[in-house]
Amino acid sequence: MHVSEFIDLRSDTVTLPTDEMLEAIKQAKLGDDVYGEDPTVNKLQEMAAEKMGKEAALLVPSGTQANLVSLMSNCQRGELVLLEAESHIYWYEVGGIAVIAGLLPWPIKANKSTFEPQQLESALRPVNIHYPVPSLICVENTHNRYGGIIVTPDQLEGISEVAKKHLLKVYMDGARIFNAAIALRIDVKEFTKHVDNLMFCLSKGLSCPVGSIIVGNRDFINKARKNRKILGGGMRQAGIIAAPGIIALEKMIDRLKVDHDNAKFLAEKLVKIRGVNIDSKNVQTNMVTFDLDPSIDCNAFLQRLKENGILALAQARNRVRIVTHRGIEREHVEITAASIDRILNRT
Ligand code: TLP
Repeated sequence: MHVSEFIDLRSDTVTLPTDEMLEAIKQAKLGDDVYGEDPTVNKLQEMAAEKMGKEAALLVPSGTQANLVSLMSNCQRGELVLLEAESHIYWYEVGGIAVIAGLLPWPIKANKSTFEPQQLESALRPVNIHYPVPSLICVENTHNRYGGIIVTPDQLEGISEVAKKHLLKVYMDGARIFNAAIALRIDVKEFTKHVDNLMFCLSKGLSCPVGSIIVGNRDFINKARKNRKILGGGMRQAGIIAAPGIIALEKMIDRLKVDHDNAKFLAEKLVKIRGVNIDSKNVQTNMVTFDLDPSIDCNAFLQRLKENGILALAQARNRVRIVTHRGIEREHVEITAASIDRILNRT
């Protein structure tokens, strides 16, 4: 089977551009973005900064590069970065934080979504000749490994207060921040006002083929532009990436609710299936993660699912992650639930 014939629930990164996006790519006015001369990139960056309530923005090729550039632009080499132990930066970015940015990640384990202000206070040690200097706190929103859980504006405010007290900055890996805003039905600025800077992805639920955007104050974005260049991320006629990004910001945000409704619908079906352990209350956005009974081999289960035309990911030895996105309709969710039940209970 060709991959496009599967019900592909591995990630919202698999979304394809809309016809309107492809048309916009064809029509885009282009220039050399390393000289800051691509009008389409400039337009997208202005729109993004405005939407996030920050001074400036920078288009980068990927979320991973956005996080790395932001770490490099917020910190000096050798400094310490407090982050959540299950965060994407810590788990899935090949250690770039240490290997390239030269920073010491200081993981703090949260219960669900993010750390409590008190946990941060306890992790922050007094000044001492032996200790690296802390400079940044990172939060992830929505939280990927916790199943798309939202870090609420109140939680962010608590973190921001600790940061201010200790003269630290707060950075948000907001890869899916619009999912959080849509789920809570609030403006995205309710989140962003509590952080110094952030990134969000165009190439996930918003359906763009490529791209993430870093947002922050002008000084930070100037540093980020330089760091993007060091990493080889200076792009030339990047308007072909920015053009679908503009459509994403104008037209693709509100529809994320459909993905959330589908995820919730699936979770409610899964609750009733023997062999699946899931708390549907934890399904807040477009991710559904569930544990299989320990007797069930996760890889064998995913293989059976694949044979049934459905792709999902293992997130831990016994944990499955399913992500809804544009292209996944209610009928696909129904088929998925029925297949999971059949695999676990009827063979
Ligand atoms: N996450 C991907 C995989 O890398 C796991 C996915 O399918 O969810 N921050 C967060 C919170 C992310 O979930 C991701 C991608 C990134 C950063 C990195 O984005 P890309 O893939 O554009 O480098």
